[in-house]
Amino acid sequence: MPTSKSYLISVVLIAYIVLFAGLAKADDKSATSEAVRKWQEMRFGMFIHWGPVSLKGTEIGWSRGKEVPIEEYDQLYKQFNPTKFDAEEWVLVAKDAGMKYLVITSKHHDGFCLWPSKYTDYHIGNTPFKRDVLKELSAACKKHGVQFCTYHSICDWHHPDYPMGSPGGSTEKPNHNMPRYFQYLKNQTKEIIDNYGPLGIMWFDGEWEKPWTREYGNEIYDYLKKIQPDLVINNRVSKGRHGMAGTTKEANLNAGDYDTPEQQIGGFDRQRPWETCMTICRQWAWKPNDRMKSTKECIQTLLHTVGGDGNLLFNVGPMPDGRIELRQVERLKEMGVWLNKYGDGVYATRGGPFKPGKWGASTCKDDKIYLYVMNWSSNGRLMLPGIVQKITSCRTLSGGQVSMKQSKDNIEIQLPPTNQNEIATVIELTVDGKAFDIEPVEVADPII
Ligand code: H79
Repeated sequence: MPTSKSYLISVVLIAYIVLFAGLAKADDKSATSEAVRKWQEMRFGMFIHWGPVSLKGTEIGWSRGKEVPIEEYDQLYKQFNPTKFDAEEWVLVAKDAGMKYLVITSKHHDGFCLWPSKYTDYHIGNTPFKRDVLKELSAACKKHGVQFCTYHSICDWHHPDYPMGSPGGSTEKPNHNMPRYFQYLKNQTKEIIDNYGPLGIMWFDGEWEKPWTREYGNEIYDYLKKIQPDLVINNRVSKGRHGMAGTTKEANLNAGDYDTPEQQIGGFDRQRPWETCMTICRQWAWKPNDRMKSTKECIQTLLHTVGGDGNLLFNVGPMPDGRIELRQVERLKEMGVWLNKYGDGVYATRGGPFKPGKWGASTCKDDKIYLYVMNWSSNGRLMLPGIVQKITSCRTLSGGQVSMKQSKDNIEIQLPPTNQNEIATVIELTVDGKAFDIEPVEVADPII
């Protein structure tokens, strides 16, 4: 029987431990939400898909065992020698485009590692190139103020321990060992953070196959957050993603920090953070003469995304010699030039209150609403639904006299066609309150 004094001491001690553990956990949560908020403010990032497969010009991951026989695919790294790779050049391309973060494939479904991992031999150190791509890129990012992040595939159709194999996870390997593969994943992701961190995002993918479970997802999520509490992790760390729409309805089950629509713009959502990933051409990895999006498509995609309160992770696939294709560099530069002039409403804003649609998109910050008008009615007007707050001023950043009439039911905006911007006309409204407090509303399509 403990004495009442020692009993009291142990109760107090236990209470302390419980309280401390609780606080530590709460701290981690706030580190996460603060990091997510900061990442959301960046709004625009560069995705990079690269590896020995660029030598073939076929898709990364999926072409193994399809367009390229497995035996040939797995030997490509022995010829991978991108001597024109210049990390600073890539980072400056991103920066000039107005991108604030960069996510590179540390490892895709094909298993090849862009850093000299001590847990496998299938890595860049064993190519003729030998240099550590993640090291050079993370250093260049740091130097130029771009946030460095990595994409890491959970499925690995090359690694003997991961149960499924090529093509596309349709085969089963003879001597697989998923628990051991899970340890490999933990080792490698820790290695990446230790060597090149702190990272902005750990961007998981390839979670949909059977061997991956919610339990594994929860475990690696908690494990990585312990190593770096302000790491942001996407929803593909867990199960339950709804196809290419990329949403996880069961977000309460610890399904990462944000949703990931792929090759499509996410729906307006201010509750759950999200990021559309999309390619500048058609393929993720480089393909010669791949069809490239027009400047207008690129910029309007960004504006529609930001207007829905999402981020855009825009992908380039560098060539096997290490350079990003010149026409892609130029396209990105055009985005940067446009953003420099008209991008006030992009960074550190929130989507809405006028939901994106045919008409265009809107964002807000403090007492400002930014309208990005892409299609006017044929009578030269834009009709928006009414808002409770009073509009105290209205101006355009692209020149010309804009006229605005506000009534209880609607807002009518007019601008001479000569002042209408081909990509998006930017109109800034000032309201007599916090623009973010305005209830988001749908906008009827313009009458053309
Ligand atoms: O890295 C890029 C692509 O290589 C990779 N994701 C982006 C970011 C990718 N891997 N596979 N896919 C894209 C397409 C896979 C589609 C499907 Fe499915 C997998 C269809 C069915 C299983 C995704 C998951 C859609 C539904 C479940």
